[in-house]
Amino acid sequence: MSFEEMWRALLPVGRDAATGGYHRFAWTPPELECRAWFADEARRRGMPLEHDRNGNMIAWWYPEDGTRDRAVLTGSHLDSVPGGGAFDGPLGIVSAFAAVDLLRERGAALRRPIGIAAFAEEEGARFGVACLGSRLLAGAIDPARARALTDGDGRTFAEVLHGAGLDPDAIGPDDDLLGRVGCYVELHVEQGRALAEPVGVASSIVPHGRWRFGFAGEGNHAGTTALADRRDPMIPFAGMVLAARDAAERNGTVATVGKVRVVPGGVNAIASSVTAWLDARGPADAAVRRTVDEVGAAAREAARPHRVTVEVAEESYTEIVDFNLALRDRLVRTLGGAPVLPTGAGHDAGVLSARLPTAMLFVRNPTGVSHAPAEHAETADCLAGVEALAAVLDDLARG
Ligand code: HGY
Ligand code: MN
Ligand code: MN
Ligand code: MN
Repeated sequence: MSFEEMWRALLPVGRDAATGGYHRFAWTPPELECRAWFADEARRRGMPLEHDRNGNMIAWWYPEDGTRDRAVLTGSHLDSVPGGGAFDGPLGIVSAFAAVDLLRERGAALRRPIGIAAFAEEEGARFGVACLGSRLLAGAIDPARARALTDGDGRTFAEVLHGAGLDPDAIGPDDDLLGRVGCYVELHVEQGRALAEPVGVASSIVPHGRWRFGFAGEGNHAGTTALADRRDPMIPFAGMVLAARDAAERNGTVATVGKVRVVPGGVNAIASSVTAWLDARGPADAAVRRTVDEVGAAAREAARPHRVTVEVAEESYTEIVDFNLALRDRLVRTLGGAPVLPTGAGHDAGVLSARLPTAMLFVRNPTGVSHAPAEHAETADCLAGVEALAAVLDDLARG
């Protein structure tokens, strides 16, 4: 299967025909279909498929001599944000299979295994914590906390894992698997518009996190409740959204409120509670922390006159991730020079960088849009990404 054929096979899976956006949430039918596609592509290439204890999958290409350690891992994720683009995640996986095909056609002699990973729940769109599969693998989240995470229907991660045939009690750090891996290189669509060339190399991932804001008021009738008697949580929620933009501008960060849950959500009912999520990111930890603190203070200030309570909980936070300099520079050399750029997006590579030398390749995105249907990469640039990944894997797997 060529890159284009694989791409065409995946393209319709989980796509909303009306908007062009993708809805591939972990262990829901579209993502399960992507997982089945992954297993087929591995089988087609005679690549043994490993299901780790945390819901991640790895397709292996082993050297003739049976070496199993110091593997070069690549890959990305198959899940999406709600209404996401086609490239965020799948591009890294389809490119990895296509790169393996190129290396095999060219008779590459592996001295180290090459693994293609599909990490679970990278977007955190179902259970709320980004990079859940790689965080569990790396020991970056308490397994008990992970088991108790719930999706929008109240199903726990433990129940969903069990339903997928995995043992929820077995999740957690996997030093055996990590011990077999020497480095991880992830190819990803650029989520911005900095690249003037088809392929770039990542320098760092800026600090980023997500916080849950809970506003509790009093449900009541929209028509019969006097303004003075109301405890409407929507008012401080609105204050929080505006404060997020102001705090971001003040601190040179970015802050987003993209998800909110209103209970009961009736047109003619004053809400009893509002839950909203803040995504904040920026060039330095202190600036991100200041942004979140200022939004919290503003939310409490706005809540007070309405006798609404506010609770703020940190759901995940990743400090700045500086990719392994030696590996990054080796990629730049292998590519005969390539632009090096930071990213404002989080990735499994960022999580794994705490345990492994990791690096990332970016493929140019002319729209600069991501996490939306307009996300795009030209086929020529995608094929340049495959060539770049093949060259990098060849260099690293012969080392
Ligand atoms: O949210 C992110 O930055 C990543 O795309 N999961
Ligand atoms: Mn993403
Ligand atoms: Mn991604
Ligand atoms: Mn009524």
